[in-house]
Amino acid sequence: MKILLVSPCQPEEVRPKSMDIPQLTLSLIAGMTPPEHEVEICEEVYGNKINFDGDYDLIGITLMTQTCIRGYQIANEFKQREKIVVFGGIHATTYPEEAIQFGDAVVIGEAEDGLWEQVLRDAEKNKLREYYKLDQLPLLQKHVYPRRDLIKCSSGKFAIAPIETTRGCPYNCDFCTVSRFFGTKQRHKPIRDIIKEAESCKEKILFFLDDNITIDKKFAKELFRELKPLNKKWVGQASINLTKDEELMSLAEKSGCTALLVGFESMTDTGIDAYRKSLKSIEENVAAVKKLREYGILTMASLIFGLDSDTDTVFDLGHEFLTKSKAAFFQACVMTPYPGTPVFNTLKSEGRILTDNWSKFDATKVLIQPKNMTSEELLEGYNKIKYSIYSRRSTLRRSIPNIRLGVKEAIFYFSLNYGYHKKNNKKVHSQIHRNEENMPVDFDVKKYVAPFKKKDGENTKKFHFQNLTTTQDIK
Ligand code: B12
Ligand code: SF4
Repeated sequence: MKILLVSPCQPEEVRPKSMDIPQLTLSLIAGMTPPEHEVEICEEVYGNKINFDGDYDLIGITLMTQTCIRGYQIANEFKQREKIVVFGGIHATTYPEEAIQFGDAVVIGEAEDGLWEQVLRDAEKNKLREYYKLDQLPLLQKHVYPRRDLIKCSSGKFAIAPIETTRGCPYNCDFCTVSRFFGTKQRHKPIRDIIKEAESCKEKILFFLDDNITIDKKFAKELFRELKPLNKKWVGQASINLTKDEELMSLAEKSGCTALLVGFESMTDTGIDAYRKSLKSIEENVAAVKKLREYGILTMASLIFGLDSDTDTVFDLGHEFLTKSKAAFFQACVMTPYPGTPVFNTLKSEGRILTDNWSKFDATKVLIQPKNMTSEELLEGYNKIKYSIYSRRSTLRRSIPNIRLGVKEAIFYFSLNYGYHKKNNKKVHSQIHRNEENMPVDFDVKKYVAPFKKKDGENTKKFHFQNLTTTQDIK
C-alpha cells in the first residue's frame, strides 16, 4: 500500500523555519511499517503541503486536541476521494467516538507491539475494525527506529533531532493527560538502543521528548554516562527535584545537557502543595534555577496561570520568581482543560469551560472561568507577565548569568528570547474565547466541522478514556 502520514496544524500556526524541530510520532509509525509498504510523511506545521490527489491507499492522521478540527477537515477531503483514513494520537484516544465519525478506524493509545501492522493487514483485506487498542501498554523493549529519512523539515537553525527514551509519568497532575495516556509507571527503552539511535542522528543536538527524563534517577544516570562519549548537546524536560542530586546534575552536564524545560506550574503556596512540588518557596525555586546554571544548564521555566488554586497574586509571584532566578526562558501557559483530565471533568461539570472549539485549546488562550478570579483578570495578568518577561529589557536583565555559559549558549539565549518577543508582539495579546450566544458548549465537534460520511450512531462503539490503562480491549 501507499501510505500518507499527516500531522495537521491550523494555517496560522505554521512555524517560522528557525523554530523547526521535527516530530517523532510519524517517523516512529513509519518505522513500524513493514517494508512492503511505501510511506510518505507530511507535517503541516513546517509548511509541508498535502497532496490530496496523490495515489495513496491509506491516510494516517495524528490528532492533538488543538489540531483535531484541521485533522477532520483533511480526513473529509480524503473521504471524498474514497481513501481509507485511520486516526491516532492523544485526542483520538480521548475521543475515539468523535474521531471515528470522520474516518474508518481509530488506534487508541500506543501503536507498538504489532498494532499498527494489524491495522495495515486488516486494511489490505478490507476488514478494518473501527477501534484498535493493545491489551496492555507496550514494554518498549523491541526498539523501533524512526524513519528519520522521511522527515521533510529543514530542522531549523539549531538542527535538533527528537528522540524518546521513556513513556509514562507517576505524578498524575490533574491538568495533564500524560499519566492517563501513557500510565503512571515510567517505561524505559533499552539504553543500548537509545544510544545506537542517538549515534545515527546526523544532528548535533538531541531533543529528549520524555516528559521527565530524570524520574528514574538510576536509569537517567546510566543513560547520561553512555551518552557522554557521543559528544552531542541535548535539551529535554525534567522535574526540579533533579537539583537535589549533585551527581545527576553533573552527569547531565557532562553528557551535553544545555537546557531543561521545568514545570514549576505555580508559585502560590496552594499551587506548590497541589502539585506535590518538593521545593516549597520562591527562594528555594530561585536557588534551584541558579544551581542548574552552575552546572551549565539553562532553565526554561513553565508556569500555568488560572489553576483553581490561583488568585490574582499569582502573576506577581510568577514575575518575582522569573526575575529573581533569571530563568533563561519562560513558557507561559493558560490553564487549559484538556479532555480526559480531572480538571476537564470538574470544569465541565461546573459549566466553567467557555468554548468547545478544540482548535483554541493551545494553552495560550483563556477558555475558562477560573475559580478565584474573573476570566478578564486572568487574561490581563497573563498578557502582562508575558509582555514584561518577553520584553527586550527583561531579556537583557536576565542575560548576564545565562550568556556567561558560552558563545553557543548566548546565541541560544538571545535567539529564543527574541523569538518569544517577536511571536508575542505579532499575536499582540491573547484573548478570551467564548462560544457565540446561540452555540451551546456541548462538546459536539460537528458544529465546527461536519463529517463527510456520517456513520450510523448506533454502530459506533462506546469507549471511555478512563479505561485506557486497563487490559480491557475493544473487539
Ligand atoms: C515533545 C512535545 C511537544 C513539542 C513538540 C516538538 C516536536 N517536534 O515533537 C513542543 C514543545 C513543540 C510541544 C508543543 C505543544 N504541546 Co506538546 N508534547 C510533547 C510531548 C512531551 C511528547 C510528544 C511525543 O513526541 N511523544 C512521543 C510519541 C511517540 O507519542 P505519541 O505522539 O502519543 O504517538 C504514539 C501514539 O499516540 C500513537 N499515535 C499517534 N499518532 C498516531 C497516528 C496514527 C495514524 C497511528 C496509527 C498511531 C498514532 O502511536 C505513537 C506510538 O505509540 C507530549 C507528551 C507525551 N508524552 O506525549 C506533549 C503533548 C503532546 N503536548 C501537549 C500540548 C498541550 C502542547 C501545546 C499545545 C502546548 C504549548 N502551548 O506549547 C503545544 C502545541 C504544539 C502543536 N503541534 O500544535 C499535550 C497535548 C494534549 C492534548 N490533548 O492535545 C501533551 C500530551 C502534553 C500534556 N501535558 O498533556 N509539545
Ligand atoms: S505535568 Fe509533568 S509531572 Fe505532571 S503528570 Fe504531566 S508529565 Fe507528569
